[in-house]
Amino acid sequence: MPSSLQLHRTTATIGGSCHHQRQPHPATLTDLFPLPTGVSVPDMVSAYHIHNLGPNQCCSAVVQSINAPVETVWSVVRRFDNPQAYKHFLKSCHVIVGDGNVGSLREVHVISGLPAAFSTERLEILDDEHHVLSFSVVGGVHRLNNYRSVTTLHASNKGNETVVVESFVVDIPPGNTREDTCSFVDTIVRCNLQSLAQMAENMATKKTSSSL
Ligand code: A8S
Repeated sequence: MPSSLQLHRTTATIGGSCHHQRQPHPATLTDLFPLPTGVSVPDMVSAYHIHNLGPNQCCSAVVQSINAPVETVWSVVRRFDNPQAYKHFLKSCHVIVGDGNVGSLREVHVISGLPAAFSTERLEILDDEHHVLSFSVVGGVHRLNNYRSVTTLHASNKGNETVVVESFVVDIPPGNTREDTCSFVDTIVRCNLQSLAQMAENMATKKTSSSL
């Protein structure tokens, strides 16, 4: 029996890009992920989503369109101290080192029913100008060793829409397959981004109606 690393919900995976060190890097983000039309991404930002993988690692990405302005979505995503605002698998978060800037550490505790108790995470990138956030998992009690994710926000030229790209790399736990690991993490990330969309869309609607 493979070790348990499962969520009771599986959905299709959006293909990400995983590159073993030997392979040449693709040129642009659209070579990696099928982005909705009307979204252009500077090379500097897409470079964040190209991950070099060790032999026992996997990576993938989730893309989510949100009907709200980039600044609204970013105001939620940038809060390293408050991920539980939209990540519903988390029940608490405490910043244990730093003040929410790069290098800060947080300890998040997860809800019951997951193969995890808590995780210690380090803020690696917080770029308010280009809307890039990255954190890595540096400790805790869970099965996602060496997890690192990068989240970037992109303004779509279709009105006030935002496209979120979140890619990750993680070690494949002993006893699990690459596919199990990817679909477990994809499911968590997809749930997080759907909930982010709901929250940002509510905020955008409230803003619009209060300014009428
Ligand atoms: C995030 C993404 C992930 C979080 C994972 C993948 C995690 O917090 C949960 C369950 C686990 O088994 C691992 O952006 C861990 O938070 C919800 C505790 C790291």
